[in-house]
Amino acid sequence: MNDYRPAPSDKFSFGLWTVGWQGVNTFGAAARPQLDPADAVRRLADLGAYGVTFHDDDLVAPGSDRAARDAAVKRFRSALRESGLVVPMATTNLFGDPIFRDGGFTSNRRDVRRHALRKVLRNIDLAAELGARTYVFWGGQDGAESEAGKNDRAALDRLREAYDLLCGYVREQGYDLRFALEPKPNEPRGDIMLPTVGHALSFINELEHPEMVGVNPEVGHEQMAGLNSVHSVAQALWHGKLFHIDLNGQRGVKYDQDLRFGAGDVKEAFFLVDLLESAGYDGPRHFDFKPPRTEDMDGVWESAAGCMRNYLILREKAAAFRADPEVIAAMEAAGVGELSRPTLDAGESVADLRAEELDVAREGERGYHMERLDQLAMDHLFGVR
Ligand SMILES: [Mn+2]
Repeated sequence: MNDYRPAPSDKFSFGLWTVGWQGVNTFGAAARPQLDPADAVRRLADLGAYGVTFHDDDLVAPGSDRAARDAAVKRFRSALRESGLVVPMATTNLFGDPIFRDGGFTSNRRDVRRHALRKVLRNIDLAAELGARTYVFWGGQDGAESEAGKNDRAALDRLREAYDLLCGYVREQGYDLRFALEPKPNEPRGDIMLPTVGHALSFINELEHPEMVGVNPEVGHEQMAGLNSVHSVAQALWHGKLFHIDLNGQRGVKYDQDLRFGAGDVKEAFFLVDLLESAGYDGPRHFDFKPPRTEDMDGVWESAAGCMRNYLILREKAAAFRADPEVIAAMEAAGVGELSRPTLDAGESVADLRAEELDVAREGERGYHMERLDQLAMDHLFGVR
């Protein structure tokens, strides 16, 4: 019997801010103690993770002087060395401090935008020093509550200016680092810029170095907007832009729940794992979740372990689904493979296409047999096959 014990080769990673979340929300104060980043590293390694990620402020408390900063980084580094954990990704907190209440790169105030850029540049240096290969941008406060106060087209100009400057800096420094933009529709702002994967992908095409910039879709962020995260991730893969992924759980269109992976829409989680595994995605499986406020620290570690366990269970179930002869036959009956065949054969002309006619009456009567296939998937998911 598989005990679903994660190994470093599974490439599971966690943000310091996930297990370190103290439970502060709109209505409630901190419910858990502060977690030392070095303790988080050791504990995550014990659970079987391979990587840890951080915002600048997670690692170095804001306002630290040079000596305090160096000491914090040194402690973190030695915990990494002892545990064998790596840092695949880093990011910047451009949302917590009240100065970012109107955003970082798109604040109406120019001085704030300049400060935001300096904050990112500083942490990019640290990220590169720690070996990170991906740098994520979540502009949570880059948005608006009212159309009157924000010129969207100017905001997009400033966003492009920021990414062009930062890509230029990474190139100039020779860092082996790519950027991943993380879309979210709303919360904390009423509306956030680049609300979906699709918005982010089209924005990237307007940058000076689009090849350096991809996306970091988050399951719950897509689902909050009523979108299907599997379709969003599939399109990111199709564009060659899935540079990173945030796995978590969400139940429908409501506030950002950040449940542990699998503890939301289980069926969508199943098909997302199936997609990542069958598409050969080889990046980190990064969990961006918040252990519910009901939990003490024991519950936090249970929740983190649950993210990885659920991924491994779903991975096993997805592989069994793909290998099941009845599923293979049902896929054939549903025409799943036929979609991969080009609509016109090589060398066929428009005239060839026009020379042929479909028996419309007969075709209109043919069903697609997708319910049978979907039920087989659910039987696998329920564990009855
Ligand atoms: Mn995220």
